[in-house]
Order: sequence, then C-alpha cells, then structure tokens
Amino acid sequence: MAKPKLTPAELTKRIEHHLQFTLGEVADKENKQAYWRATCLAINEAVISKLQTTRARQQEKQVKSVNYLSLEYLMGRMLSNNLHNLGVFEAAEKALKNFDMELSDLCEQGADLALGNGGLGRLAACFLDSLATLDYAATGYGVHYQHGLFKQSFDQGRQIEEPDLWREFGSPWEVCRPEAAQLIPLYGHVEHQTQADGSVKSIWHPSVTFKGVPWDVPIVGYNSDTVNVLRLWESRAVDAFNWDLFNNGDYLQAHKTNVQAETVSKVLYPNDEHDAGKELRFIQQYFFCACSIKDIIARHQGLNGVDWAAFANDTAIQLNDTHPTIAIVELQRTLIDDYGMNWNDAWALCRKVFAYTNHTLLPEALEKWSVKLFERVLPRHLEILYHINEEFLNNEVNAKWPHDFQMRAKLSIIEEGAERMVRMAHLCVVTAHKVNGVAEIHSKLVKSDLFPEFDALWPEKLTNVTNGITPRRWLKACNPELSKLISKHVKKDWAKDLDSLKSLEKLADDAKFQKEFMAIKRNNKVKLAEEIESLTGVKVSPDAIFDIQIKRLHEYKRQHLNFLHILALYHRLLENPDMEMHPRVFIFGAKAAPGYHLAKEIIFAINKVADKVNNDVRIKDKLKVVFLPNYRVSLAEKIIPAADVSEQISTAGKEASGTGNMKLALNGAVTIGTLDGANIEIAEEVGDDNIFIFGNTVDQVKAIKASGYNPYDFYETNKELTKILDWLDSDFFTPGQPYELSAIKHSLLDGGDPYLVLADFQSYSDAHHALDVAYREPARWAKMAILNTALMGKFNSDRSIQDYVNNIWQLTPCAE
Ligand code: C3B
Repeated sequence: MAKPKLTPAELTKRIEHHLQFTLGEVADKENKQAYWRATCLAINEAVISKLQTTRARQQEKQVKSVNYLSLEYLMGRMLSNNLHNLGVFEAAEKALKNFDMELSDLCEQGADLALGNGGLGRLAACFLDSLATLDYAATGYGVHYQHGLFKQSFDQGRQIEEPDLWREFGSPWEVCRPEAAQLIPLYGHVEHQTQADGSVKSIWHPSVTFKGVPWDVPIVGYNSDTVNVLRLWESRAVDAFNWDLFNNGDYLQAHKTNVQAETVSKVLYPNDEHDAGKELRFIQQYFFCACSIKDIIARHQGLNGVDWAAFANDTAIQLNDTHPTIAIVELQRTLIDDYGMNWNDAWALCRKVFAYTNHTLLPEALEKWSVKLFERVLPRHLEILYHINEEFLNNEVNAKWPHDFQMRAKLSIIEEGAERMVRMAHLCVVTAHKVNGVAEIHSKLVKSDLFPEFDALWPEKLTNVTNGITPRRWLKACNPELSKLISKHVKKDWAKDLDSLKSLEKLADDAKFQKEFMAIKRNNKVKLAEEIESLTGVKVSPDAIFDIQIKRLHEYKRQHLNFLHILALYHRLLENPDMEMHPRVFIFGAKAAPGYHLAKEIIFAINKVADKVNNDVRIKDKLKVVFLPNYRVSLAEKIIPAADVSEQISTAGKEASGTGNMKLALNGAVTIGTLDGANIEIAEEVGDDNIFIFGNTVDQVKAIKASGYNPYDFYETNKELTKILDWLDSDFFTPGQPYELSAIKHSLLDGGDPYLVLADFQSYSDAHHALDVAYREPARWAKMAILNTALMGKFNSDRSIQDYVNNIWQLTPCAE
C-alpha cells in the first residue's frame, strides 16, 4: 500500500517526455489535446504498472474472481477519475501549472466512453470502480463498439442523431491485445454421428468465423492496491482480405467479409429497455459472450488443461440483464463439445457459476429471440437449449407440479405461438443460482409479478441487491468544493466509507455550516448557468430553483408529467404574473431512442414551450425551461452538483431502481418523487420531512388499472388539465402550426395514458407547491439539502458490491 506516489516533479518530467517523444509535439499552450494526451500517457504508466502487480498477485493467490458480462459500459471520461483514484489529482494539478495549464481544462479534452445507453451501463461502470476499490479480482467483459451512444443535437427543437466518434483521436487508456484474440464460429449446420455405443454425437459445422480482438481498459481502484481490467471485444475478419479477388481487381468483393465481420462491433444499439429483435444484435450478443467464455477458460488453462473442479470454485459469472444470456448455452456447449464433459457435470458447473441480475419489469424489454433465428445462426446452441428445457420441464417442473401442462407452458424456455420464441429471462432463472432485482420494491415485484412460479419452485433463488453509485466520481471528483467542505468535518476517508457522512447530520441546523453548504451550491449553480448559456443561449439566474430531470426519455419516466406541470405554472403565471412563487429553472437532459416516436415528440414539445416561456416578458423571469443537448456522463457531472431539486417521477412499479436519484441526493438535491424503485429506500434514509413524495403507489396503480382507468375522467374534471391539454392543440407554442404538439395529448387521452400521468397530475402539482413553500424558508431548505447529503451512505456502490460478494459471488479480497 505504501508505494511512493507520483510527485509533481516526476509527473512534469513524464508529461514533457510524452509530449516530445511519444506524440512528437512541441510545447504549444494552444494545443490542449496534446497536453491532455501526454498527461493521460504519463498517468497510464502508473496505471499499467499497478495492473501488472495486481495481476501477478491475483494469480499467485488464486483467489476467486467475478466476470461481469454486460453489453453496456457507460464509463464517461477517465482522466480525472484515474487521478483521484490513484491519489495524485493535486500532484497533477501542480505539474500542469508548470506548463501554465489548468488540469480541469485538460480533463474537458477527453471524449466520453459512452458504450452504454443509461442506468444499466452506468451501474456496470460504478460496479467496476467498487470492485477494484475493494480489492476484488474482477474482469468486466463487453463490446468494443466503434461508435458508442449517438450524439444528440436539436434542430428547431427536434432531436438529431449523429454517430459518436469517441476514438477519432485514439483513446489513450486502452491497450489492444491481439495475442489474446479468439475465433468465433457462426451459422452452418449440425451433423449427427452415431457412435459405436449407439449414442449420437452432434458436430457443429459453422459456415462463418469471426475474430474477436480484445482491448483492455484498466480500472483503477480508489485508494486501493488493485487495478482490474475491462476487456472489450472488437470483431474483425479472420483474414486481412481476399487476395485473389483483390488481384483480379474486385476491390469491394475482396473486403466483403471484412465489412461483415466489422459490422458486428460497429455500433451500440441505442434502445434503452426495448428489445429490437434484430439479427445483428443477436450476433453481437453471441460474439462477445463466446469471446468472453473462451477467455475465462483460457485464464484457467494450466499445463495439463483446465482443472474444472477448481474452475467451478474460482469463477463467478454475472449476467447484467438478459443481454449476455447466450453465454450460458455457450459454456454448456463448450464443456460438452470441446472438452468432452458429460451433460450432468457440465450443467452442474453452469448452475454453479452463473448468476443473473434483472433490471426491468417492462414487458417490451424482456428479451425473446425467434427459434428460427436461433436455428439459423446458432444451430448447435438451439439443440442444447432444447435439452436444457426438456430436463427442466420433465424433472424439476414435473416433480413440483406433476402433469400440469399449463405450468409447463408458463415456465418453458420456449414460448409456443404463431412464432416460437426463446424466453431469455427464463433461461437465466432456470440456470442461475441467484437472481437479483436492483431495489427492494423491484425485487419484491420480480418475485410476485414477474416470476412467481419460479419463486415457488426455488424459494431461495430470487433475492435483492439495491443499486449504488460510486462516491468517487459522483461526489469527490464532480463536486470538489463540497468535497473539501465535507473533508473539513469528516475525518474518515468518506469517499470510501460513505456512511461516515452521517456525522454531518448534527450540522444540519448549524447556521454557519448551512451558509457554507448553500454557498457551494450557489457557486455550482453559477457554473452550470454559464454552461447552460453556452449550450443553449438561454440566461438563467443562479438564484432560481434549479429543478433537474436527467435520464433517458421514456414514457414511464414521465418527462411529460413534468412538462404538463410546467405548462400549468406558465398558465397560472399568465393569469396572475404576481403569483407567489420562487423563480424556477426546469432543466432537462435526455436522449430518445431514434425509433421512439412519442419520446421524440416530448423532446420537441419541451423545446417549443421552452422557446415561448423563456422569451415571455410577462412572467418576469419566474420560469425558465432548458433542454440541454447531448446528455451524457460528463454533462451529468456538471449538472448534478448544481441541482436543488431532483425529479424522480416514474409511474410506481416501473422504475426498477434509478441511480440518478442517488447521485442527485448525495449532492444535496431534494427529491420530488413517487414511491418507486430506490426512491422508497432514499425516503427511508432521509425521512419524510426531507423528500417530497407524491402520486399513486404500486398497489394503487394496480387497483386503478384493474378497475378500468379512464384518463378522460381527469381531463374533464380537472379544469387546469383541460386547459393545458387543449393548449397543445392550439398554435400558441407553434405559431401558424396548430396540432404540432398534439401527440402528447393524444397519447394521454385516446392512447389511454398507460403510465397514469393524468391520475398523478394533481398530487404532483401539490407536491411542487409544498416544495416551493419549503424553498422560500432558506434555513429549512438548507437543512433538507444537508441531510440528503449526510444520509446517502447506503447508496455507495461499494455496499452493493459487498452485498453481491456476500450473497452471490463469495469472493475474498486480494490486497497486498
Ligand atoms: C435500468 C433501469 O431502468 C433503472 O431503474 C436501474 O436503476 C438501472 O437499469 C440499473 O439497474 N435499465 C436500463 O438502463 N436498461 C435496461 N435495458 C433495463 C434497465
């Protein structure tokens, strides 16, 4: 642990060296990219050396390790995070002063690693940080997308998407490892050979083979001995190109296979919680799972092959949602076909190593793949899948519910119907030794509503691990002023031991502390106001309430509920410009999946209303609305420290957990939210006085739906709702173009309002009124904000990881 840290002088030398010799640049202060790159390279030396000692130690101690399989990793920028975690942030600041450079400026130079869509991908990134921080041996496996999540801009209020070019200038943190490449077969047919003993052997003759080349991104633990690896697979053709075709002048054909192979890891699918059912996505999933399984086995390969008993004891594989489910069948196939293991031993091993996390109950997100597609792309895997299903139904289901054909149909991994489908979640639950939801309420609903029969069959299998966030990125690095204030009062290393923030509780009423805390909030708001002006041209006052909703755009997340409330406030202000109300800035950040029509209409409507409201002098700057373009991790890091209010307003039962809710509260924002996901646990931690809860509960939502919900009842009886919904049909916000904003109204009325926006409107509006009253009492508000920061200890992702370790993975730390 007590390694000498990099000094400013040493760092200065290394930066100079890389600038001159690695990059071949001259010292030019204007060239921030070059300094950023040289700094990354200098730091990377320390990272790589720590990575090597970690690897040697983990191998020597032969500790059990977890392999986290995820299609998504939303890492964000790496420089500032790595500096903080290595404990050399201040040293780097000083070193860069020698070049007349500000470290914070340089940090802005890096592109976000946006290899994910939203919460699920960001959770994976926080978990990698915690695993390394707690000195657990862990490897993240994923796809090395050439293009991550699309870049968003607005044209006349409408979302425009462009490819993300995160590697345009290279990426200094990743290391290519061609020596660890894997060959991945696909398509073809299965031959059935009768053996001498009468048994039948299946031999897969694939017709296509791709190559998986790994790129390693080091994951630096905070104040720990460990640097783990995130291994991302890039797909390439096995051969450089077809020599004969090229020589005959057919250049396009000569590269055809290369193009096909490279397409597999070309781009991240931008659908959040929606299964697109595309063949390429299926291949992407299989490609990275097959590469990862081969890699995991290769790590266990000794001189005499693989010791499978040791493998089963040393290996945990966590499936991040159903996206990597095919890894199960791939491991079973490998054990049987490639290593000659018998079925039962192989299956017992699979059941021992795999565990599965469910992140959503939304039916449209529960993955199903057509049997036909399976048969074409992975014919051997389909055979194995059928066998797994048969054994499960004939043995386990039949033992519990003898001859119950309804139960068989319900639990089967294959869904019968016009088109037969493979239910990936069923395969996960059947295989995994543990299945977890991501917040208490969500895990309860997984048991009661999603998989009640599986829960009856295996009462110990379904469990909960409440999500968490890393306090390193989401407080220490993104909110330096607040971090400094906290460190003055909390002596422990709070960025590791987040529960220690509880000692701030006693300062919540202290006038001096309140003043300091709120002054920092205001400074952060000043900085965000500058950012808002530079991104949108809109001027906002840092003295207004900054009311934030940042997350993917989804009907269930209900940005349109927020929008309707903004319309109501605007309407009230137009009727009574002197209405008592603290000025408010509503700030949105959200990307809509490119094919999600209504989500895009909601963005358009918010932008149109923002145009009108922001330029309406009648309301005297009491209301501003901004939609920040291209919401991503690095923008979140600027928004969150400046938030007063955190909007967590999903329909109860729909948001599995949420993690933005935790980040905002940790930075002293007060939540207005429904009793959904982790909001419930946040409310338990901070107490009812320090959160604004509104809306129907999960049980009430169920009752409303059961009794036949009619949104017109609310539209007709709530006069304010009538007015604002009818407003959307007029051309008030879109001069000369009536009905341009009608899509929202249409979905809420004729579309049946599937997420109960209208049913929760009044309660939401009342909660906002209470919030406004609270803000106008500065001491009360400051106390609430402080208590939110003080009481977020539970939501440290280190605690989540420790829960996984204790209940699912059974790892031991591997420190020096
Ligand atoms: C998300 C859920 O929507 C969030 O409630 C949850 O906090 C995170 O996962 C992390 O558990 N989620 C997602 O981002 N993408 C999916 N496909 C499914 C869930």
